[in-house]
Amino acid sequence: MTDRTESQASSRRQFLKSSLLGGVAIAGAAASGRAAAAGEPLITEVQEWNQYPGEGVGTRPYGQPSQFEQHVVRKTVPWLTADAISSVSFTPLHELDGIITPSGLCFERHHGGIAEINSTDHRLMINGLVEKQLVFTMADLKRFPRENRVYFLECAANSGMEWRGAQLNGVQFTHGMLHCVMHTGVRLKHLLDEAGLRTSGKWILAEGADASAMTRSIPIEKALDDCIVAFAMNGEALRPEQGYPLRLVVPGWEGNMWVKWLRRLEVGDQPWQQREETSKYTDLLPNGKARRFTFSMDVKSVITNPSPQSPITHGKGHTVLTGLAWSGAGAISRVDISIDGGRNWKTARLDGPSFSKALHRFYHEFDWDGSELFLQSRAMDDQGFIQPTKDELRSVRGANSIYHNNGIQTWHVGKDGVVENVEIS
Ligand SMILES: Nc1nc2c(c(=O)[nH]1)N[C@H]1C(S)=C(S)[C@@H](COP(=O)(O)O)O[C@H]1N2
Ligand SMILES: [Mo]
Repeated sequence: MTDRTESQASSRRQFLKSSLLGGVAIAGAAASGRAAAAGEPLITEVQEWNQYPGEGVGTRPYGQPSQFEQHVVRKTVPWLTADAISSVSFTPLHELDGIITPSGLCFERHHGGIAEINSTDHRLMINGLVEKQLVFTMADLKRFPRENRVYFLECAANSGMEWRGAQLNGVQFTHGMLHCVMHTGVRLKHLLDEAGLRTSGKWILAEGADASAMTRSIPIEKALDDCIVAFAMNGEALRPEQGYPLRLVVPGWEGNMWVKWLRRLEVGDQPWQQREETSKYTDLLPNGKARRFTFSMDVKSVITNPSPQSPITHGKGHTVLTGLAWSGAGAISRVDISIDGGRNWKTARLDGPSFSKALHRFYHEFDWDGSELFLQSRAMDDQGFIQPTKDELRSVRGANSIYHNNGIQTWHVGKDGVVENVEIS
C-alpha cells in the first residue's frame, strides 16, 4: 500500500466510517487496495499453487502453522538466565491477534525444566487439615463437574527489566511473559469439599511434581473462590510446557502461583514461607522493607503493533494500532491511546469477548501524517483501577523493584516508521 494516494486514503476513511456505522463495505473496500490498472502479476499470471494439486487430506495428522509463518515463535534472551533449565521464553505478542494465545506460543517459565509425566502415572494428593486425605488419578478428576474459563497468566517478573528505564527492544521481551488460554478443569472447591476442609484450614500449599517441586501458599478464600485444577488448554490436553497433565489456575494472580505438574495440595493454618514467596516475588520498598504476597496482578496494557518488532512499513496514511489490556481485578472497561507521549488521549475501540481476568484486545485506527510519534496505552478496569505511569509507580514503590511493573509503556515511532522502546515518565 506504499503507492496509495491521499484521495484513496480519504475514501478509506469514509469506508471505515461507514463500516463502523454498519454500512456496506464492498464499495469502499477497493479503495484500500492498489489500482487494478497498474497490473498485478500475482493476479494476472497463473501461479504454481494454482496449477498443481497439493498434499492430500491426512498428510498432516496434527496441523502446523503455514511454512511462511515460521518466524512466529517463542524467543529467549540468552543473557537473562544462566541455564535453560531455570529460564523463560517469551510469547510473540506482536504476531498475534484476538485474545487467545495459541498453545504452542505460550511463554514458558520453568525452574527445573519440563517434567514429562504420563497422565496414567500422575496423582494428585490432598492432605493436611482435612477430614480424609485423598489421592486422585486423572480419571478420578474427570468425574467431577468441569468448567471452561478464559484467563490471562502473567509472570510477576513481566516488564521487570523495564523498572529503571527502557531496556529490551521488543514487546515480546518487555511484555511477553503473558498468555491467555481457555482452561478446562474442576473447581478446586469441589476437591476440597470431597476431602472435607477442617475449620482450622486457612491456607493451602500447592506443590509441583517437577524437579523444582515448585511450592506456593494460597489463602483458602481464593482456593474456594475461583481456582481451577485444569487438565486442558484451548480444548486439548495441557502441553508439557504448561504442566501436562495437571496445573493449578489461580485467576488474576501472579503466574508463579499457577503450579504446573500439580501433585499435592496441603491444607494448613498459615502460609509456608517457601522460597518463591519470601526470597522471590516480593517487592523491595523505599524504606528497605520487602512487601510479601502481592498476589493480584494490577491493571495493565501494551500496544503490540506498532512496536519495535512490528514497525510501520506502509508509509503515512491509514494505520491500525492494536494492543492488549488486562487486570487481575476484573474486566477491562476502557483503554486510552496517546500518540504524543501522554499529552492527548483518545479512547480505543475494544473488540472481542470481554472476560473477567482475561486479555482484552483494543484497536485505534488513525491517519499517520509521517511525523514522529510517542505511542502509549492506558487501561482501566471495572473495579476503578487505572494503569499508572512509570513515575507514579516509582514514587510509591521506589527504585529497587523487579516484580509487578504495570507502568505505561512508550514506543517511539520515527519518521521512517522504525519503532523503539523509550521512556517518558
Ligand atoms: N511446577 C512448577 N510450576 C510452575 C513453575 C515451575 O517452574 N514449576 N513456574 C511458575 C512461574 S514462575 C510462572 S510465571 C508460570 C509460567 O507458566 P507457563 O509456563 O504456562 O507460562 O508457571 C508457574 N508454575
Ligand atoms: Mo513467574
